[in-house]
Amino acid sequence: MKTIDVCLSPELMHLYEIENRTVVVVDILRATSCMVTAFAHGVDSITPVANLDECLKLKTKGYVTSGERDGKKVEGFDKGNSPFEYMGEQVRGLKLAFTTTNGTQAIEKSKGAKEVIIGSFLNLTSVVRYLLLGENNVLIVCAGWKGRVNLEDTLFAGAVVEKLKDYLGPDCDAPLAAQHLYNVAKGDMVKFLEASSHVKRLNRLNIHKDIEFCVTPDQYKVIPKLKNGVLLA
Ligand code: 3SL
Repeated sequence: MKTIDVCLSPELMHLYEIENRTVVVVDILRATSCMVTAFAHGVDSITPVANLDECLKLKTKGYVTSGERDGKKVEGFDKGNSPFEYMGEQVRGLKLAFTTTNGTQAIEKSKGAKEVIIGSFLNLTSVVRYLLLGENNVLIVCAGWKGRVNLEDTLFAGAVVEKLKDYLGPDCDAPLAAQHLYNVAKGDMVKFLEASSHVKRLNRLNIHKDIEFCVTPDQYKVIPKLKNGVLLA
């Protein structure tokens, strides 16, 4: 039986061997939800980068600079980190250079994996099918917040574990904990997340509608996959 594990924070990555695994990077609020939305609306590629300078350098090569720091759009950047900025005809064909506080850092730390895909509730069923049909053991890497654990990424991990429970065995207790949490929260994830640190942070920035959208399952079928450091659909 294939196995599934959950890394609850990128700070714990050193505990996992990733060379032979499919890694699913998740940052529900909001980096990986933006990426999935952008590909669903026809962006050409997303180059995830860890720092702002690197991102701005890519602007000179025709990339659209995208992302945030501490939830806020970065001065001089073209786009922020709301999925609603990555919808519609205007994003079709764009090459995005993307940097965020946690999501792109988690991608960076996952680069040694056999393969890296991007997960969110928006493409949940596609991700589950992909993992089911694939040959590799699975590690879900939760982006968290500055090294700390968060609820929303753990809920996504739990949803995947729950949906694959008859096919993939848990490697340790983190997948079981995530699965239990998801089963408690799944009836109303928006309500469940009201007490979470990042929802409070986003509310302070007056960001409300992104939250509900980002926990809505199966809006899109696309699975972004990392190839030579670039995400492609
Ligand atoms: O940290 C990240 O990658 C972001 O998704 C955080 S925020 O939702 O834009 O604040």
